[in-house]
Amino acid sequence: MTFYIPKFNELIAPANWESVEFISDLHLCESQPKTFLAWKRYMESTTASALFILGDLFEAWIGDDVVRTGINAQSDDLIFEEQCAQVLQAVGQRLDLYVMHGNRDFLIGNRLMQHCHATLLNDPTVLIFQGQRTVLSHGDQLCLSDTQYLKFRSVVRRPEWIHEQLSKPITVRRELARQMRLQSEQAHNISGVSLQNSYQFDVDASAATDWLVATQAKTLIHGHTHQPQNHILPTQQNPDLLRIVLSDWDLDKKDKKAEVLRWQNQEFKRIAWQ
Ligand SMILES: [Mn+2]
Repeated sequence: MTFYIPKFNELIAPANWESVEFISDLHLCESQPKTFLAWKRYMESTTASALFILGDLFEAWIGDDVVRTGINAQSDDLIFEEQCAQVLQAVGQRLDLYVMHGNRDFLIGNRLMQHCHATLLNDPTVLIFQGQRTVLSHGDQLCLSDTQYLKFRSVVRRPEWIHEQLSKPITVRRELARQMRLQSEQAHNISGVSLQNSYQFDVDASAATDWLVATQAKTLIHGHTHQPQNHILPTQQNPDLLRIVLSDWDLDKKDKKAEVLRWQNQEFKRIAWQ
């Protein structure tokens, strides 16, 4: 089957970048304080020249207008989204920060990005760093067996749908997000699988290979599936195509997970972060 090949944006790394780091699927939310604090500590201490957040930074994002601008940064009464924005802003001021949409936080817009000195990255994007081409994606578009979700995705990513949602009052949007979350929790419970880390679909290997062949890249980096692993892609012409799956972050449950992928000196390294 021929899989559709999307339009790939290209990002050429400036010559002064020495290292690049990737994280994804933090699913930040107020009810997971340890994950938030670990992420905050990571953001404050990273030494990378550029940081790429490849989707689902937030468990839910209902619109950039939840973040009030121009308020006192030291104020104790920042809402959760503002605390997150403050962390992003501090990083955006000292290194190159890129954010890609995930399936949970695709309502992130340019207003938040400008506020945080960050750049919204198209999915997929080809990053060219030190002569190597690497495809970056959240990964949800490549989970071809998740047909129900892909149908839903094609609806909610339409500009008209997004515009309609963002026109609703914040309180209405918060309630809608809460209901959607309840629905997805119930769906998980019905199928008898525990919440989170239970995504039953995987990236389609031949679609991933098609992307790499189309872009002449050697590596695909994505998140979404919460199954951190390196996969060699099956292809005869290009024996060393690699698919790197980023780890999700969860420090509030028994099985703690947090990992950063660092790209430096032509090598990819996974770094455990606790
Ligand atoms: Mn996702």
